[in-house]
Amino acid sequence: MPIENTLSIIKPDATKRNLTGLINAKFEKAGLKIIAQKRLQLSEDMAQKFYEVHKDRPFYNDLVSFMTSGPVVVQVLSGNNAVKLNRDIMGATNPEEADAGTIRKEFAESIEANSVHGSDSLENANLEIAFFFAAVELFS
Ligand code: IDP
Ligand code: MG
Repeated sequence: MPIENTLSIIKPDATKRNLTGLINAKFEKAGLKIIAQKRLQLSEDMAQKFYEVHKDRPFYNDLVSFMTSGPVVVQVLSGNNAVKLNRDIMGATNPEEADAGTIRKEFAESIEANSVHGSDSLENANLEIAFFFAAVELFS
């Protein structure tokens, strides 16, 4: 299986509740390696750009407010099939539809405050990693 890198974000609802370690334990237990990581406060401009694909959706403005409401942890996860594996560990967008044992089932507060972001394709993973990290910041 191919080694891939994917972008993960621990969202403000989770950093506020001190869940960074519990969430990352699930990634590490599944074999994903954290090869880059930083905690930061997103500006409104960064959040708008990051979620630009959703700019016409009714929840866009709320989503930008939520993502700037506290610190986030942005990180690069690496491993076999990392893009899909990360999405599987995260669970469905709506925690009510997420499988047992997934991060969103266990920790999400709502469909918006759903604790984690994960890239949805290898192409988007590369774009999203470049949005936050310089190539020299990735451990290889
Ligand atoms: P994903 O995070 O599972 O890939 P997307 O459809 O890409 O889901 O949506 C991006 C983010 O926008 C979600 O993780 C969630 O925080 C928020 N979101 C998605 N759908 C809704 C909604 O119907 N109401 C409020 N927020 C939503
Ligand atoms: Mg998405």
